[in-house]
Amino acid sequence: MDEVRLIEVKEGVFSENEKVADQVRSDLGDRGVLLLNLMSSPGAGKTTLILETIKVIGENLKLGVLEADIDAVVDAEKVAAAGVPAVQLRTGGFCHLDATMVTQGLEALPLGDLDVVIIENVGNLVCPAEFGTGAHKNVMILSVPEGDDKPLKYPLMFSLCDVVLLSKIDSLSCFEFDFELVKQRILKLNPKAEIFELSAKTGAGVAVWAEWLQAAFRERMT
Ligand SMILES: Nc1nc2c(ncn2[C@@H]2O[C@H](COP(=O)(O)OP(=O)(O)OP(=O)(O)O)[C@@H](O)[C@H]2O)c(=O)[nH]1
Ligand SMILES: [Mg+2]
Ligand SMILES: [Zn+2]
Repeated sequence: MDEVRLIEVKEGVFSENEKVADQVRSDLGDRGVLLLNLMSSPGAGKTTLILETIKVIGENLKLGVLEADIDAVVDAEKVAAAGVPAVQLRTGGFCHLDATMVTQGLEALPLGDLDVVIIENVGNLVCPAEFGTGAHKNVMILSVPEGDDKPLKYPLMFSLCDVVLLSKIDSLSCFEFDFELVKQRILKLNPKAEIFELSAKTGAGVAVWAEWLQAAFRERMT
């Protein structure tokens, strides 16, 4: 396993963020790389899903990962141990990534060798929704233990995501979670959202999600 690179990222100027994000999106598009921004609350299962996705995707897509956290390198180390290029972005207190931070991370990845870069954003359902990263697709996880009321409380996040992954479905017997109700709530905010159910622990549903990812790459880049 290569040593993980750790980059201390600095926040860009807020008003400039969308311009930088547009630049990132078009640059990566020109290079044939799909950029995906994965968001959720802390502990909803982003890293676990990335690791499961790496397994299921196998040789079908060449993945790279930008891990963002306020501190620590553990998530990037797990991804690197799975054989995928990973960079840890340390935000030093910021609870979201912006496009300037993403640019700094992308410079440390071997983009010429990659098809898809997954950004694991800082665990937070609030401001990651407000700061564009330059991603072509926004994806979020809502896990069963968090509750089915989250679309009511964090509407912006649910409004902007292309895909909502309802995760930890293996834990359903321990929690109250109404799938039909949560889907109605999501679709009311965002009628185009694609919604999948999965468990990164048992692997149930992960193949369907991985198929979506491959289709998103094919659609955008070929
Ligand atoms: N039962 C169950 N546990 C899961 C599932 N996915 C993740 N977990 C567990 O949830 C905990 C948090 O998972 P992570 O993947 O670290 O979550 P994260 O969103 O990356 O967390 P942060 O990076 O801290 O925001 C771990 O104990 C995982 O094993 C799942 O589908 N089912
Ligand atoms: Mg994580
Ligand atoms: Zn923030």
